[in-house]
Amino acid sequence: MVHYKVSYFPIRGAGEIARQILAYAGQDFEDNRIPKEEWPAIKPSTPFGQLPLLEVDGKVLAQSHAIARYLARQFGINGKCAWEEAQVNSIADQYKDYLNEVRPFFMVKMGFAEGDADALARDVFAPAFKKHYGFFANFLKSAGSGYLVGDSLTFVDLLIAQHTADLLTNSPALLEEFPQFKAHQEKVHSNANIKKWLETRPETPY
Ligand code: GSH
Repeated sequence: MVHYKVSYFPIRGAGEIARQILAYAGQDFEDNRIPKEEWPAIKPSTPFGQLPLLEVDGKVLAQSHAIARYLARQFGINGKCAWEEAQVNSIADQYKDYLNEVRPFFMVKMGFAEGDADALARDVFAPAFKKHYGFFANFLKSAGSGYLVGDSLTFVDLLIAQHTADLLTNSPALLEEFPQFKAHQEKVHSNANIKKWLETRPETPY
């Protein structure tokens, strides 16, 4: 049997999508959560000096979205044809652009940088959120299935549903304009394997 190992810090962050794809697939995997203090000794041995990493029978793959694409393809949640796969990848890339845009807010919010969190929430986070959930809403509408692309779940549904769930906890007012994403999150998180993962994964603040 193939041995999958996901290495990341003890948070959801960029490591969570790999964990969730494996959980969705019902695939056993090693959930290797590296304490911050141990990271400097490990960093030089990694392909790009960063986490997450996926190991497949000892072979190492870096970059969260390369990992997600590989696993999604392995487990059939990368889109049902080349065109759907390209659409899925475009949403994943745009989601990364969104995270880059809102990074100044989250750095302050999580205590990694100094700044005015309220001002950043208003001036950086809220407009970027509205712009991007507006884009993603067009995909939901056009698919018409309750999923972002095609008629079945793909890995970008897992990505966006986790973000929506985080927002429902931390900034629920933002979602009022996008009730379709609350419905989307409920649909994605009602999958039995994902439900089990959400109930049993280690609790972390982000
Ligand atoms: N583009 C990379 C990906 O998506 O995997 C970014 C990875 C990344 O930024 N990793 C951070 C990290 O490893 C944690 S989220 N930080 C520790 C370091 O850079 O030493």
